[in-house]
Parts: sequence; C-alpha cells; structure tokens
Amino acid sequence: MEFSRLTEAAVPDYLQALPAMHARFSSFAALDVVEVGDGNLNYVYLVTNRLVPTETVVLKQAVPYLRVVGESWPLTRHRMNIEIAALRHFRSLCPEHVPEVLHADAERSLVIMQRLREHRILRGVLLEGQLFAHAAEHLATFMARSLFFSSDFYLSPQDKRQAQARFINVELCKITEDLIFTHPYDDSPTNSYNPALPRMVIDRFQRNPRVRAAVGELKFAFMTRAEALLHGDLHVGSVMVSAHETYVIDPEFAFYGPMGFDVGILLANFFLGWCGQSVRGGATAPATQRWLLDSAVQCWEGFARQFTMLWEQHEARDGFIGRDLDGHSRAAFREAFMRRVFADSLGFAGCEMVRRVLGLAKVADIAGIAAPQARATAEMNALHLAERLLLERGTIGSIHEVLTWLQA
Ligand code: SR1
Ligand code: MG
Repeated sequence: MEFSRLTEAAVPDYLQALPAMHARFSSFAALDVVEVGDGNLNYVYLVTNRLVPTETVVLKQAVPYLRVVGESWPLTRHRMNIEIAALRHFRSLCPEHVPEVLHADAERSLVIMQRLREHRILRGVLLEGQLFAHAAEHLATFMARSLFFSSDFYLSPQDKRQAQARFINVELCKITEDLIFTHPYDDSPTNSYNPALPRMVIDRFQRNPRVRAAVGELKFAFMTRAEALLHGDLHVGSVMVSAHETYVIDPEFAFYGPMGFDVGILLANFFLGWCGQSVRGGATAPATQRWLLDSAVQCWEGFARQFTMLWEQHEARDGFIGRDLDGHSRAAFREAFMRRVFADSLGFAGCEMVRRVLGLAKVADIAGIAAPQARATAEMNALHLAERLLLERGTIGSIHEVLTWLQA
C-alpha cells in the first residue's frame, strides 16, 4: 500500500472506523485534532472530543523521511514498529511510567496512545522553573526495571537473543552513531556552532586525539555491547511529568545496547540544564539548578540500588556466574559490573553534552539563550564538563564528585 500521511481532517473518520476507539469516544462528530509534533521525526496529533474533553487520545505517525530535515533525508517507517513494540514491552514492566497503546497500525505506521492530559514535557516545565519531587525516583525505577529485565541477568540466552533480534534498529542507531559519536568531532556540515564560541574550544573536541579516542571507545561500545533493551533517546524531552506521575515516551530509538547509554543521556540533560540555568539566572534558577543536581544523583543512585536489588533477588534463584562457592564472588562481580556501567554512563553523558552543543539537534536549555555571548558561556561550561567526563570516566569515584566539578 502506498503511504499517505493522515491529515488532521482525516483523523476523525479514521478513528471512527476503529472498534477500539468506540470505547474511548462517545461520539465522533466534534473531535478537535491538533498537530503538536515538535520532535524531529514524526507527526503527533492530539484528538479531543469537544463535547466531553476527558475523551482524548494521542495519535503519532511516522513519515518516510526525517521530519526536521524533510524528504531529502529519507527514513523508512520501520521505526514505528520499533516504537510500538518498545512501548508495549516497557509498559509491561512499568505500567505506571509508560503510556498505554490503544491501537497500532503497522501499515500506516501509526500508534494511538493514552493521552496524558495533566502531564507536560519535563524539559519545558523545568525551563519555566517548575520542579517535580518524584520524577528522578520514577526515572530511576524505569531504568532499573527496563534494563534489568531485558538483560542476560534475567532472560535465558535464547530469549535474550530473540529479543535482541526483534529490536534491530539499524536506521535510528545510525542516526545516533552519526549525530552523537561522529559528526561533532568531524566538523560535519550537519553541525552548527554559536558564532560566539571560540574556534579553539571546538578544536579541543575535533583535534584532540585523547578525546577522539575516548569517543571512539564509546561509539564502539554503543555499536557492539548488546547488554539490555535501551530506550535509546532518554533525554528530558522524552519524559512527561505531573505533580505525582512520570511517563517515559518516544522509544523509537530502542535497541539492544550498553546500559550506560540510557543513564548517561539522562544525566547529560540534567547537566546541560544546569549549565543553561547558570547563565539564564532569574528567580527560579537556584532552585532549578539544585533540583537538576539532586536528580542526577537520585537517578544514578536509585538506578544502581534498584538494579542491584533486582539482580540479587533473581540471583537467589539463578546465578549468572554459577554457584557462589566462596560467598563473595557474586557480590564482587556485581560491584565490578556496576562500576563499569557508571563509567560508561559518564562517558555517554559527555558525548551527549558535546553533541547538543556542537552537533545537530540542540537543547532549548542552552540554544534558547538569545544572547550569543551568554549562550557561549553556557556552552563552554557544558563542554568543559563533557571533556572531563570523557577523559576521566574510568576514575571518577561517585556521582557527587561530578557535582563538585560543576559547582567549583
Ligand atoms: C535528526 S534526529 C535528531 C535527534 O532527535 C532525536 O530526539 C534524537 O536525539 C536524535 O539524535
Ligand atoms: Mg523523540
């Protein structure tokens, strides 16, 4: 079937033809359809019954190109199959943190999901100075459960390899390989630089063998270490929050990769937010900065604690390294493993920070600072931290050490 994008006008008839939607909407005569996709890849429609506003869903459709660039950057719609499978999988593990899939249409590459009416994108609300007491703890739980239950520590080798095969995501991994691990260090035409950012600052990343070797190691880890099913794009724009709830959305980049990638992307976005706030200033900046640092700590520590706990519980039944004949071997392996995940997370955080400053797809926290000189200050702080994370990731003892650098 030839692909056609669903227009706003066609959405009501499309929904009315679906039996599942009759349980959601009492009538289809007064549906408001608003396109709100502000992401880089897809179209997103909010559909609401004007007569009963609680009757509402989200419809997301993938188009055969990268939306942010246009038809000159073709992309298959396979990403929607990945997104649907990932949403269903993550929801089965964390129903309180992942929206429900109400209908999936592989032919038209679209998914209809539960609408989160009270919730807003975390990046946006942080920029407004709103803080959410439970978000970091919820994100730590999401990461611990999604990463543990898809790993070899939980699944049989056969189930793990089948899951890995189901989530082969060549095109979107290639986007990440290019945009996060290659282009920023390559002076690529897809990069864009703030004119106020001194060339020598950019050169520290593009002409420094130690930095480039570190990024090469992390890129190789991203491409080869199939440790767990990752969300693959877990920045604060992929998180929706309300006062008491946190939802993770947009898992189209999901694939089997190194666990530290999800953790690192999230940490990086807290650190980028911190750098932006330190320049933006204003009445809410100090509390927001405090929240961002506390959240980085809670995300890492909460993830590590819950992941280890799940592992210990499971290991009581089935030990990954066999029986613990000396009584210490399992704990020693767990500790060494978690140290490695921590170092990876910091390294990937460094890569994400560099990419959001030098590469394509900036973050509003910094890109939204209007004055180029002020923006350059935030960018230089971010790049300085990123460089240390990349080069020192193997020797950093705790997440608190990173915070002391930021606050120095
Ligand atoms: C061209 S796609 C740019 C970015 O958007 C997504 O959210 C991912 O972060 C990707 O790298
Ligand atoms: Mg996205």
